[in-house]
Amino acid sequence: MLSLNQHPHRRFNPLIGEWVLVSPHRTKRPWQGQTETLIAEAKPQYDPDCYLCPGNARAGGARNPQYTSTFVFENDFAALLPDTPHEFSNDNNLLIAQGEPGACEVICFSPRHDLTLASMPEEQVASVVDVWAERWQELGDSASVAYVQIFENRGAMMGASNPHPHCQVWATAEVPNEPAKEQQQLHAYAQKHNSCLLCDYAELEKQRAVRTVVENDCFIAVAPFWAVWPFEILLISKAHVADLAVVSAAGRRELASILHRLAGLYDCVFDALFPYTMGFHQRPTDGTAHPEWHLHAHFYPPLLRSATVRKFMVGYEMLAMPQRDITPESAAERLREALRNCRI
Ligand code: H2U
Ligand code: ZN
Repeated sequence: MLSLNQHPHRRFNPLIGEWVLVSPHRTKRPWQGQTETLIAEAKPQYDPDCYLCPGNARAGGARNPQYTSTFVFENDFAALLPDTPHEFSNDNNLLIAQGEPGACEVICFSPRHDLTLASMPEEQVASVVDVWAERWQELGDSASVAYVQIFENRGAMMGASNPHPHCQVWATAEVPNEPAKEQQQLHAYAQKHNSCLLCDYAELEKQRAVRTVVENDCFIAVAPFWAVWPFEILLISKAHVADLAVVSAAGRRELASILHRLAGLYDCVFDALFPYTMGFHQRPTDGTAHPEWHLHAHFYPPLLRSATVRKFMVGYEMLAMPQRDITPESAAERLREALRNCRI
C-alpha cells in the first residue's frame, strides 16, 4: 500500500493544476555541495547609505521624506511603464508578443532600517497591511490594470537589493502566469463542486491537523500538501474573501499578527534572518466579478534541502518537474516545534 512517508510519489497542486514529485526516502543522501551560512547581522536603525531610509537620496535622484510610518514611492527603475501601447504583435502565429502597460511601486514598511516584519511591533505590521489594501485598491481601480501583485523579497539570496524592510507592487494590464493558473483552477473547482477550493482545503487541513503551522480566528497557515519548497507556507483567509480591501479591520489585525508570527518563526527555526519571497494572490482587477477568488499568500523559501543547504532547481526539475525530499508534513512539524520553543 502506498505510504506517503516512504514511497516516491507525485502530489497534485489543485491551485495551479500541476504535479510535484516527492521523494521522502531521500533526505539521507550525502551532500558535499554549497552550503549557506545564515548570519543575522546587526544593523543600524538608520543607515546614511541606504536608498530607502528617511531623508536619504535614492539612486534615481529623488529624496525620501522624513517619513515616520510607511512610505510608498514609484519605483525609480520600474519594469513596467504606464504609457506603453497595449497592443498585440503576431508574426506567423509563432513570434507573438503584447505590449504590457503597468506600474511599479516600492513600499517601505518602517523608517527603521534594522527592523523586519518579525521584529516590527504588530501594530506597525497592521499599518503595512492597510497600505497593501490601499495600494491594491487604487492601482486595481485603474481601467488599464487587470492584476496587482504585492511581493516581498527578503534576503540578498532572494534578490532583495536592500535590507531596509520593504516590498514591491507591480500592476499589469494582463493577469500574470501564476495567478492566471490559480484563477482557472479556482473557477473550474467552483463550477464542478459548487464550493471554493481554498475554503474546502483550509477546512480539510484544519481537520487533518498535520500540515497546519499556526492559525488564528481569521487566517490559517499550512505547509501545503503539494509544497515545492521545503518550509513553503500557504496562508489562507478563513473567510471567503477575494482581496485585502474587503478584509475587516479585525481581520487585518489578525493578518498582521499571523504575518508577524510566521516571519518570526522562520527566523527562529533557522536561527538567523531567513530569506524568502512572500506575496499575496488576490482577485484580478479586470472589471469582472470574481466570486471564485480566495485571498491567500505564499511564502517561498529558497533553501531546497535543509536550513543551510541551498540548491537551485536544476536537472530533473528544470527538464521534467519539481521534486522535493523534505515533506510538508515534516516541515510543518518542525515549524510547530519552533513555535513552541521560540518566544514569538
Ligand atoms: P527589491 O529589494 O525587491 O529588489 O526591491 C527594491 C526596489 O527598489 C527595486 O525594484 C527600487 C529598485 O528598482 N529602487 C528604487 O526605486 N530607487 C532606489 O533608489 C533604489 C531601489
Ligand atoms: Zn534604510
